[in-house]
Amino acid sequence: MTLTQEFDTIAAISTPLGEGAIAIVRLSGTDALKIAQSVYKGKNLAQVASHTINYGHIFEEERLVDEVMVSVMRAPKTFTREDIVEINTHGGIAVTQEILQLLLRNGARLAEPGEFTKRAFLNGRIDLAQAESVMDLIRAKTDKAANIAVKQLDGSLSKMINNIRQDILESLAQVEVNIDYPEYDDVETMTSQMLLEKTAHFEQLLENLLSTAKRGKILREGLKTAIIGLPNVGKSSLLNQLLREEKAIVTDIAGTTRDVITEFANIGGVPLELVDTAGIRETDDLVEAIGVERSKKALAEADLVLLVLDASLELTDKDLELLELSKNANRIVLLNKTDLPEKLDINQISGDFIRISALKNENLSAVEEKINQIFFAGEIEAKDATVLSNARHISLVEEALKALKEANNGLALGLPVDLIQVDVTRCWQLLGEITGEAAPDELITQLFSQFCLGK
Ligand SMILES: Nc1nc2c(ncn2[C@@H]2O[C@H](COP(=O)(O)OP(=O)(O)OP(=O)(O)O)[C@@H](O)[C@H]2O)c(=O)[nH]1
Ligand SMILES: [Mg+2]
Repeated sequence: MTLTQEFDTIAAISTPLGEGAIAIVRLSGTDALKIAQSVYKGKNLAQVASHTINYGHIFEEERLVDEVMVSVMRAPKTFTREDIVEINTHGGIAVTQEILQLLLRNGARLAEPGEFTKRAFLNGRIDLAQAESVMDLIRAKTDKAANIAVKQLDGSLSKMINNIRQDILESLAQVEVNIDYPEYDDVETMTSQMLLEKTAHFEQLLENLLSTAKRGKILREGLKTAIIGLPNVGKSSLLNQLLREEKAIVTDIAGTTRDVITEFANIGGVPLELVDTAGIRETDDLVEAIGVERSKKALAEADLVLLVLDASLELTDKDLELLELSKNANRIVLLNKTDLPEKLDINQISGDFIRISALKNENLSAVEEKINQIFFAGEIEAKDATVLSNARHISLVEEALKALKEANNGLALGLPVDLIQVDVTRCWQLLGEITGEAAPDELITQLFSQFCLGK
């Protein structure tokens, strides 16, 4: 077990700034109780039982600042493994700030963003992947994303990574033993053979983990979805329907949307980053022309494309161009305005399409279903499956996999075992960066600085 390191006492407001029923000012460190006591009148905090909440008042000298409840949690059974005091105030911005300032004047230091979680990490309470999941949980935009984060907080990814690393370490040790104490003449061949079996197995494990990454990343960051089409086909109307809100301006004037509008929607648990674009057409209008260029860019960058066609009109060359342009993308073709008589010739469209009316809110559920189908097709809602969702973790696993592949190539080429060892060791180290066991200090500092204040 890691021994708790000694740090100074930090303080921060741990609830969002703004008016609320309560706000929490948090202290962590050796002097947390002493500093809290210096501004608090009520009980003797040094004597109250751990994990209790205590009524009292905050004073600045003789002036009453607020009536509060003070939670006392003694080390080591706390988030940071240090003494923690949480002062529950009455939520006003001014009062909460004032209490924080009082604590700072009485010996606490203002916490850096993420410093509480960093201490939890440094004191061995959680590993790096778990610390990151705290951040992911805060930022989670849907239930499913939050589920992944919670599971990671629980340590399932860390456990898996640690198991693989342990296996790798044992294989490396075995190689050492074989080389140092050769029992057979063909020790080199035998060791290569053993390593090959092992590395192939590790490769499979990492491949499996990586295959969960795409879905994990989408759940975490949202699926970039571009709504494209000619002017006036109903793109903004569709956006508004999917958002269930009048976010974009809708008029019967072609060229209403002149710039890209980005909004976030939760479609049956799939978070979409919806991008409404300016209708794509030739135009002399400079502003619109720039908008059109951006639309093309949005199309190129999108994970999913919703191509809207006006079913009440015949298809134009421009429509066909867009169909062609998006044909290799992950695309859903929507025939809009089906409340009007249909003039569009569906034989000109290859592949699937969905008929909708954005104006009358007809058949939008089919669009939502389709989106879900695309991204959860055949996926069992495996409750206990470990999903890779964090960009940093994904790239580390990719690199670790690369190192393993190099090891495999080397083995196939008959390179000496000690050269192979280098690649396998590298794989082991890269995986260690995920949990923080092999993470450089700068990385740790940089990671925690992305947290919000008070976390
Ligand atoms: N009848 C009918 N009209 C629709 C439907 N969807 C949109 N409209 C109308 O079509 C016109 C254009 O709609 P918008 O949503 O602004 O179209 P857009 O594609 O965003 O247009 P630009 O921003 O100009 O590119 C508006 O008058 C809408 O009310 C529909 O399903 N049926
Ligand atoms: Mg529009």
